[in-house]
Amino acid sequence: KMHIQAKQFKIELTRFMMSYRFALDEISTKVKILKEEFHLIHEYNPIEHINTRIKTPESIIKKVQKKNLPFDLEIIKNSIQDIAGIRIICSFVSDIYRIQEMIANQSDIEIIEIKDYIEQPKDSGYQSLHMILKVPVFLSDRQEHVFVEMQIRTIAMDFWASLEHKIYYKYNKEIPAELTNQLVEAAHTAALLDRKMESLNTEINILKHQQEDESFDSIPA
Ligand code: 0O2
Repeated sequence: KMHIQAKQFKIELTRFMMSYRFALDEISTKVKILKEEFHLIHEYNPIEHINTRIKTPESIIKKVQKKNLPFDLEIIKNSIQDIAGIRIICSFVSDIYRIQEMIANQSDIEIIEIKDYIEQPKDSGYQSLHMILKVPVFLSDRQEHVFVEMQIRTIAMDFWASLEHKIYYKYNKEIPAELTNQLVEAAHTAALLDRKMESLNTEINILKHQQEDESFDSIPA
């Protein structure tokens, strides 16, 4: 009996993990299409790069225990919404909201939750725009809806987050106060850089349009 149960569970678990992979494939394709279309029309790339990851079974188990959940796939599916993650890195903060809007306009994607850690950074200094999405996955015999966590951030925010993440694990999740303060300061510097780059970019775009208008004016009627 045990053997049959284990076998059945293995099939269920494989299907469970598979649907997250498919959901990430689907959302990645959507983002890539947006990126290419935007590039063709506006001659401008709002997306630097895209990363995806699926939580490891160990990390899922840890979260199940932390949240005091039963080991029930249906409950895990609904309670842990970041098993599948996609991270989009942009150059400018305005790109982040532009992408958010483009995602919101996709009729088959449902936005379940938005956490704007740019508007309201975490105490650590962490900045990013987080969205929990519900993505449809079409299988041979059914359609499933899978949660995907989307994180959108600038290069500067990503630089900060990856260093902070390294320090966090180096000190076993207890960063010394001295470093915490410096990290918060560094996050402010990153935000300042983002604002500076944004305004520079705006200026460059204005100049570019002026030049285009002038060259258009110089075409004989
Ligand atoms: P990993 O390794 O990236 O998967 P919860 O997800 O419910 O436990 P919370 O705070 O409600 O917690 O979720 P939230 O705020 O959406 O943040 C979850 C993810 O955002 C984290 O995933 C990190 O990727 C990132 N994040 C949030 N805060 C910080 C921070 O202070 N520093 C850094 N570097 N990243 C942060 P995981 O699962 O923790 O890690």
